Amino acid sequence: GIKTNIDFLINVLNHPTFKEGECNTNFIAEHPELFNIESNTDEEYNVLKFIGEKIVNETRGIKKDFDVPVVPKVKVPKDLSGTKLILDKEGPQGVVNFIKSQNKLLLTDTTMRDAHQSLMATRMRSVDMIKIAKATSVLGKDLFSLEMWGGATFDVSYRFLKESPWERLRELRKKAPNVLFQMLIRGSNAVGYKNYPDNVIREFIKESAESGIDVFRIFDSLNWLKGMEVATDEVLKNNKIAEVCICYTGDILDSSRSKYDLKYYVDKAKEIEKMGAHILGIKDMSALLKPYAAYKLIKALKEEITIPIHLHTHDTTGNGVATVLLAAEAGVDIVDTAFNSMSGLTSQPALNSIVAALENTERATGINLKDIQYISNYWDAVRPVYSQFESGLKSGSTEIYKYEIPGGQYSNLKPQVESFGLQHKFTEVKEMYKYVNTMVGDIVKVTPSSKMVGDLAIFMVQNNLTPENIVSKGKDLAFPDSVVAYFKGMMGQPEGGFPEDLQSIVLKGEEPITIRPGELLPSEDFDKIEKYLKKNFSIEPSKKDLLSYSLYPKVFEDYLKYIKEHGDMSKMGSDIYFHGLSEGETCEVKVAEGKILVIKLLHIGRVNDKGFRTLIFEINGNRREIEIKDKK
Ligand code: 3PY
Ligand code: ZN
Repeated sequence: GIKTNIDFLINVLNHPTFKEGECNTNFIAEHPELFNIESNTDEEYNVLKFIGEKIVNETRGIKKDFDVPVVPKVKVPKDLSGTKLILDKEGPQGVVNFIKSQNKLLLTDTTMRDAHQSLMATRMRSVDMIKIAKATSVLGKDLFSLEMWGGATFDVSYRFLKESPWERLRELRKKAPNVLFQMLIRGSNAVGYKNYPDNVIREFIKESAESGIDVFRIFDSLNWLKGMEVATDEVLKNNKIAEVCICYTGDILDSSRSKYDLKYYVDKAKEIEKMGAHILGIKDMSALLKPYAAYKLIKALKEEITIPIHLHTHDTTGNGVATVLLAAEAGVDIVDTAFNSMSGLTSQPALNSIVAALENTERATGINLKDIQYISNYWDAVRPVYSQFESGLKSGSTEIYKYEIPGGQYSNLKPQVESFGLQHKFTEVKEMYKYVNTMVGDIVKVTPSSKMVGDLAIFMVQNNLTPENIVSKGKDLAFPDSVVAYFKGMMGQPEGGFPEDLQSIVLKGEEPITIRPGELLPSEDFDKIEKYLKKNFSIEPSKKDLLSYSLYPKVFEDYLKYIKEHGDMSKMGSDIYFHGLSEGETCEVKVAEGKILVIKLLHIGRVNDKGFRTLIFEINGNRREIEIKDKK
């Protein structure tokens, strides 16, 4: 009928290819999805319900004006170059040779992983990344790598964004085939907070490698090399790049911090080279590596090892760019940075600024400053949509040298402290974090060991415990799970061992382990998970699903339930996803490839006697009403 024809026409008019004016006479034949008309109703309902919930129970129709992020138009040249092509052709050793064969300072962009993890609680949605991926691959073709996966992003995308991290990887890989993709993996903790069985670590790495990850940055939260052995071995087996890290803590310039002196780092680096790592990562997750310490460290390491060195730091103290430049001066091969509009503070040092700083010097990056400005501009317009997730930190703080709190944790600690009703004691918690570090043995603090220190600090403030009275008062208290796991040896072994008095108080008679937790954990039974998911969710689970379940059973189940009940909103624009619509506003919502709904919010009704509001929308030209329960 007429309605079907109109729906079909709307599908054509809304198709991205049609809009870009790139369609030819085969356009309709090549896009069968244009005929997807029958299923519209359910999808329409889900989308209106989602937007309606947002409006009635969160925004009340109040919405700021957001600029539309401009995606630069690029033509993909036939001979588009990039580091990924070297890996595919010449293997990891080819990439190592490429790194060594030149004097350029190579740059990694972390915008799609650590930058948003550290600035906006990891909330960046895939759509915002996918839109700019092609332009990044062309305009950023001279980048060493894009860090775009792993760390906290895996968990958060399922848990809070209700989207699949695997899908993100797949889409980005399609759009950026030429630059190395890099992920952060927490050794035996994979992308989680606890040790997993060895077969989970191996299968996860294998699947990630097959899905497009090239560089695996592996670390252990206590710098315990044994904790990285399985992951490293599996990366090598898959012929991908193993970047094995030393996490930086303390201050090598301060002779009173003798536990983590230059020798400590040089010895670890030599062992990492022996493990067969392709690259040594220096992971300065808390921005503790001061500029002249970076110079001293890199200079020493360059004399002692032959594999390339990749420096990761944060700008929390305001010294990030200086640290990078001094590391460059000392001969570091690769550094982590983030496009300017996503850099600074708890994020990485500024990419564009570093490119500019090194122009016409021996270590010039070869990256075109004008080209990457477009990318930075894009992120500049994306960022305000996420401002509710930012910490409010306005300037760098040298306090971090004292507290040693990682960038990602720093932006999360405040809400965590608030959730315990301790907002008035934030400074006290930070001070306690420092004392707790000493109490538990002056350890490396990075996920998950950092979380343990944070949990214990909050626990102590909550229970009026002090380092002086914890041994006497702690006897009758059940400590947080992470603290018990640490003292049991389930996070590995800290340098210099555990403080025994505190250990026995926390464990209350239980015996700690000294071997790799993975040697004790029974192998994951993937067949069992497969049967379970089939039965309970009527899906044909992929290997990726099985892995996601084994890493995060509850989070993954909740994700499946959510999608089943509410539909997949992952393609919806982020301004609508987070802020809904205002009265009179029209938007386009992509629900599937080539399928776009044009939605206008006409009216938000008053609450009726049953507590519902009627929202009136126009959707693809048709008026539709929907009732939403007002929970406030
Ligand atoms: C992570 O483990 O997610 C980190 O970023 C640690 O720095
Ligand atoms: Zn980091």
